[in-house]
Amino acid sequence: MVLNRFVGPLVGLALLMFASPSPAQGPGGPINQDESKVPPYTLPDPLVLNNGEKVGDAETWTSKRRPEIETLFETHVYGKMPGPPEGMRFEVTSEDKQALGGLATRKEVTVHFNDKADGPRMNLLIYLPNQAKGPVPAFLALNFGGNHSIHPDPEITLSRAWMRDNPSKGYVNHQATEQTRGASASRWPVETILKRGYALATAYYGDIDPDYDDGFQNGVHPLFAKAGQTQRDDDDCGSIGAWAWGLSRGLDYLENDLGIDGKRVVVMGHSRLGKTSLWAGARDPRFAIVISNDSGEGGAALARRWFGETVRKINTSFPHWFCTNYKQFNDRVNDLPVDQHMLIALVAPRPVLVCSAEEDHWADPLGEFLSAKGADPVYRLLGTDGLVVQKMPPLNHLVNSTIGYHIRPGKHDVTPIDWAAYMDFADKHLPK
Ligand code: GTR
Repeated sequence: MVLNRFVGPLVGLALLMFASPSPAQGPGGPINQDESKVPPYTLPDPLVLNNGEKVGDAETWTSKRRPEIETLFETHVYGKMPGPPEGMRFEVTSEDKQALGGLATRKEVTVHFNDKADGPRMNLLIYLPNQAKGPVPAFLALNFGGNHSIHPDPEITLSRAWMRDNPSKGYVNHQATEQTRGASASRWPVETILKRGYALATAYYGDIDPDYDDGFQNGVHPLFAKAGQTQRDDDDCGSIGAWAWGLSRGLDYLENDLGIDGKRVVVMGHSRLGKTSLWAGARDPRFAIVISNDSGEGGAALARRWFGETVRKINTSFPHWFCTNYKQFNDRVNDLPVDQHMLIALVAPRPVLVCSAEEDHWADPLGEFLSAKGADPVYRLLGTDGLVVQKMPPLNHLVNSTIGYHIRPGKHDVTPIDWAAYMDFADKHLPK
């Protein structure tokens, strides 16, 4: 008896250890980029409530399941973030009605996140097409190198914010130099966007939260702290949550700009900012369309698919991006109560476009496609056409259904081909 009581569980444990796949072979293990090694996995069903009941109608999705999934992502992945801050105000700091040779009106607007003169703030750069007859739809997207990096236009204010060093491009001592003007212009076909009738609004992501692990002392994080709070709670948001919050504050301004139709704002982001645009669009139903470019792990790509970056890897390389709770899943990805198809489903029924690049194995293009596909049942339940293909489309072919998908040749980047897909998608899906 005595023996059984103690030996029994040990034998059970040993059996369990042998029966379960070694953690080295799966999404908690090393990096895999070999399709033949991807083990089978089962995704959580977005249309089953936490209590196990099936979601069979739109009303149950909207009133019960959607809030459940949003809470699951807040609690376990991105963390909670507050609403708009008290005392927020907008200050137009420059305006030129004849920018870019008369093609555009360029505006710079400071979004002050509180009423203090030296408080946290974000500087928006906005180009509006001068040929417009009335308020225009807009793309809102954060940038990696300062507003002045998106175009060589010498009148854009050079950012003085903390920058990631990149001496060959002119980012030295964590500061942008004059050399960085237009440094990222290849990712921002401003003139083409304007000629197609869209405005473009952008802000430097580091204005909202500098992209390094500082224990959440800088950026907007102090604004988020509850009274008397000195340490971050395990479900408080990290940098991705903060950047997403900043996008909503950008939209707060755009809704007030007479040149822009606030009901037709598309949120777009690349890579870590693609993860951010998905979370921003999931959280804030005012975004009319949500676009993710090469967003990969923690963005559009399925966490359970063992291909490319993993939960463990991203939480180790970037400990400040997600909430603390997410780290609990480093080696237990299959225990996550969500996967990223459910993030896409949170956008439903609004149009969402997932864009990949063929050589971007780190971001797992197939995992991005399958995640879009995994959101399809929710989109269909809500009366849309969902994602109308069963298999990855060929390169450079935009699947232009309510869930859109596009993959182009080449590497992890944003190119004019990507922008053409964004605009074709927006032309079709923005409310008229
Ligand atoms: C990588 C990271 C990716 C992606 C990318 C980026 O190093 O592993 O998840 O976010 O950075 O944002 O450029």
